Amino acid sequence: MSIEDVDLDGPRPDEVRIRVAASGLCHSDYHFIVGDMPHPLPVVLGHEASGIVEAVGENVRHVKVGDAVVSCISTYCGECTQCQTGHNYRCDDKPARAPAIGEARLSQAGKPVHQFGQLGGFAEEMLIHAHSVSRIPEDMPLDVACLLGCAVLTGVGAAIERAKVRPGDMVAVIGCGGVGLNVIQGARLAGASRIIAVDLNPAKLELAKVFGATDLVAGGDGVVEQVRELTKGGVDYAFEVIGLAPTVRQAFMMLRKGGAAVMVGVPKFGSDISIPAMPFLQQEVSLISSMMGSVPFQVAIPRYAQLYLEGRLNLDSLVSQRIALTDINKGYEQLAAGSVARSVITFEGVGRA
Ligand code: CND
Ligand code: ZN
Repeated sequence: MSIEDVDLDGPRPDEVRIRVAASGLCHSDYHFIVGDMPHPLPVVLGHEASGIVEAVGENVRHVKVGDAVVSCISTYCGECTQCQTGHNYRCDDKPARAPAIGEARLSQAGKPVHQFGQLGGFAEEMLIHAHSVSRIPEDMPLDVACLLGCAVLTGVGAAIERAKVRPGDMVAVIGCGGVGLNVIQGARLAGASRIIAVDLNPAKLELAKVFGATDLVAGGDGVVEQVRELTKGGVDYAFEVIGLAPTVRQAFMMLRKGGAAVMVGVPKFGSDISIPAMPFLQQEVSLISSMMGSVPFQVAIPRYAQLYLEGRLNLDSLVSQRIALTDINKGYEQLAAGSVARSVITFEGVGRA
């Protein structure tokens, strides 16, 4: 990534312009950096941002200038069947929220510049569709609030909204990065009796304890046997939060009868996953997936913010370091090396960040 100036055109009637306060380094952007997923170029990456509304288009009602907001990639149309049945995070008409061809919101020397997820949060300002932002409580600190837009929404939502973990359930979480740690605290909030954290990195396992893990297992071969042993027959829910076929299979293999493996990690574009057929049939287990917390973000983000303000959701320990935009490439090297949970870019003097 290089840091360059671009021109912003808008806001048009349904758009908002945000002064960015903080922006989290999520692994999803990294999939594009290394080419695991294709994207038209040039592109401004970043999708986990908080900031202050600077300008709104004439049709925008739910936020106004000066509001503190968090961005989310789950832009919705509000009119398709998915939106109308309460699943706007699966909106069928998301592309319609993108600017028309030839009308890019961002440009450089007259040439269009793309926005990852129609957002582009690694920047001082974002020009985005109004259905991509949620208002947050006034007293929410913006340098942790940004994490509500992806890591927290995705992780906590996977446990509570998708799996619907119940008090007493046993849970395993494979991959304890920024997203996985939030699956762990989502399961804790839901009352899980055992939460088994699995990661290759011992430091991540220590951190997992802070978020509510009751048992720690070093990743790699033998994980399935260890989890089955610890739980006397397997877990009710196993979450894969890395994006690799072998760990999806591990998640599936550590289920007890009737359990569900939840795929949260983003796989390499075009790759396959496989599961053994006989246990799938005989043990009535499921393999399901969860996108962006499986919940309308404008409902969930303010709720999770409130839980943070009440001391029930830990966002502070997710932030391993606050960095300047100029250190973004180093931040991603550290993410790839597994040495940080989340690095957060902060822009001085915006809101309370
Ligand atoms: P991050 O890189 O912070 O964490 C991944 C963790 O997995 C690290 O702690 C690694 O040490 C660990 N790990 C890697 N390989 C193994 C292994 N074989 N066994 C055990 N542990 C291992 O990533 P993140 O938390 O930011 O994101 C995790 C994934 O979730 C990633 O694929 C991202 O793109 C995806 C995601 C999905 C969604 C969604 O809506 N489904 C939303 N946001 C991100
Ligand atoms: Zn993300």
